[in-house]
Amino acid sequence: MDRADVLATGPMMQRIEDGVLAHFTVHRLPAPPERDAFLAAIGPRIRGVVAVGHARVDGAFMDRLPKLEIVANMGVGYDSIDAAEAGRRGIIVTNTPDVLTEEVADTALGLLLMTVRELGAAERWLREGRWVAKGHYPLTRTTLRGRTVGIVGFGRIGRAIAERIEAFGLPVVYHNRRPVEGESRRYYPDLIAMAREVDTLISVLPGGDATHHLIGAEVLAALGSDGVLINIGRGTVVDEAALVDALDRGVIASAGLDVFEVEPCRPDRLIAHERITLLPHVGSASRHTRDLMGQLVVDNLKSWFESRKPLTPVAETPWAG
Ligand code: 8YV
Repeated sequence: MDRADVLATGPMMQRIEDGVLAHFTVHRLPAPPERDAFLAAIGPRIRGVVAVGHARVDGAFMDRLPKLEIVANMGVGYDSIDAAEAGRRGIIVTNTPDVLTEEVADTALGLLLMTVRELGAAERWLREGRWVAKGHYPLTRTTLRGRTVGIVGFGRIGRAIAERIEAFGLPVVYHNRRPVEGESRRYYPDLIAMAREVDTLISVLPGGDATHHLIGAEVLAALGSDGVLINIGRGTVVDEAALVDALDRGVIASAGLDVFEVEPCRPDRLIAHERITLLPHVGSASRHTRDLMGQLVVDNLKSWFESRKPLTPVAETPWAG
């Protein structure tokens, strides 16, 4: 394999750093104002991009890299990459599916339990000495018992979440662009219709224009006053202003969010709701799983430059071989 020139769009985790340094000539994208001169000088040599830190890889960026063959994204979600445009240019995009499925599903269940039983707020009660000063933490308004869960976005992670929820004794239904073949759980083609029938929504949807603000005031109203919204997919799927309003007015009971419209963030209006759960995008963030994801980024690049066989190309850039 020749030592192809690859460009990292942000700081790489150690596993990726070691892997790419061993096999490629690595360049690091500087921040503006140096970026422009860097791309003019180095861009024409770049054959691979390591997409980290959700940096935007769009048509204008691809224009600066005329020899680009592959964009290897760190993460299963690739909404920061214009994959359709890459497809039109014959550039392969890869992501990191499967290796994070169980971890993200575990986190989703943790987030759900934390939210309905207010475990974060209860822990703060103990840590801040309020158990001694004020007595027992108040009984939680919500419980997992008796709930019906609707999963929005029924891919690999959605199914792994469904299996876990069923083990907790709760029924699961789902909404997706289209019914999943061979799936016996009830399918709702209409998200609002599903929200009316369930009291717990878990969104696993990817980001991008097609899903932007899909969960807004109307869906939240349909979910109702005992409703709980969990988002483990992408923050842009939920209209955050509508969510704050729904929480302020008691339109729904609670929310658990791992993802936000803009990240990183300090969402003060959500933080004001002491009993909801807010996590700083940690769905897949264990050393174990991030190492597997990082290795898959490296392996995709190696496999492409060794044998022209990307391991996990995305749907927009299928590889026929
Ligand atoms: C990380 C994720 O935020 O895989 C994804 O799509 O959201 C997360 O695992 C990230 O992509 C890793 O840098």
